[in-house]
Amino acid sequence: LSWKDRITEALENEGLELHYQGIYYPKTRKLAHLEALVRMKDRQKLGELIMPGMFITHAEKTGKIIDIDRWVIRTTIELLGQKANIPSIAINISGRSFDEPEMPDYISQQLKLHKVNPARLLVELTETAAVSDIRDAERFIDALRATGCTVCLDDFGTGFASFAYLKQLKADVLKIDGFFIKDIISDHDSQVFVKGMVSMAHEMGKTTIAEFVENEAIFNMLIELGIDQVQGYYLDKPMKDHPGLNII
Ligand code: G
Ligand code: G
Ligand code: MN
Ligand code: NA
Repeated sequence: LSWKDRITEALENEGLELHYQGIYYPKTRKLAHLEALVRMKDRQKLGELIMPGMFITHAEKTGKIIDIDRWVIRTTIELLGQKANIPSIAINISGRSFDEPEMPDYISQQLKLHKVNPARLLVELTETAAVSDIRDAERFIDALRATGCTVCLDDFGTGFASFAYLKQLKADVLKIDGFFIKDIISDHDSQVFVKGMVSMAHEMGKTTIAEFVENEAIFNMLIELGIDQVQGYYLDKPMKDHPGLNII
């Protein structure tokens, strides 16, 4: 089977699943959001999962990513409707979906259908080669914000989510790329970058998230640097049955 056929098969036969990783307020360690991350069941090796790094690029090349994004939107909003105690869920939307004029309407419809407060959906925009037109991204973000969703630029500081884009795209949240976080203890420049990004974000009224928080030293330094929220293996790993799904 081609990747296109495998993805189609997965979409039609419950072959996708979402795993969840926590995003926390560092001082209280209270859950701020859960990030939903998609996996594909491996039909060849029963019980094994195929990670997005393997299939997302194929999904983007074949256009199947639009169906995956819709599935993620639908599944997540349904879950938010069922579980009023989940504060909010972050989903990843591919740049390919920016060009789909009906995507914001689809999100808005699903929120209404399941009676979910739009602020509980955090939409992370990720870079892809398909982001050909910044105006599409801008339109997409403006429509999402008009709906009341929270918008986050993922992998901020590298590639697409960079300063030039920040000037044009009205995001509420910046998720600072793990590239700046991983070696922040030993690399003074990374500390300077993160400090600068946090200060700039706060001046603009935006919230900051640090990803790839892998140990206590990094965690403590990020508190010192004033980061708002943290995500990473020090806190938890993506999992199917995240405890945050069951908080009362
Ligand atoms: O789960 P993992 O860390 O392997 O995810 C790797 C990357 O795959 C993420 O950084 C994200 O860009 C992408 N990804 C994960 N889940 C989704 C999803 O549901 N939709 C889209 N479009 N991309 C995703
Ligand atoms: O780019 P995005 O934030 O969507 O991707 C999240 C990806 O990063 C997931 O695939 C997740 O498995 C991975 N991840 C999450 N926390 C950590 C971490 O602390 N260290 C590393 N190396 N990867 C992480
Ligand atoms: Mn993300
Ligand atoms: Na990221």
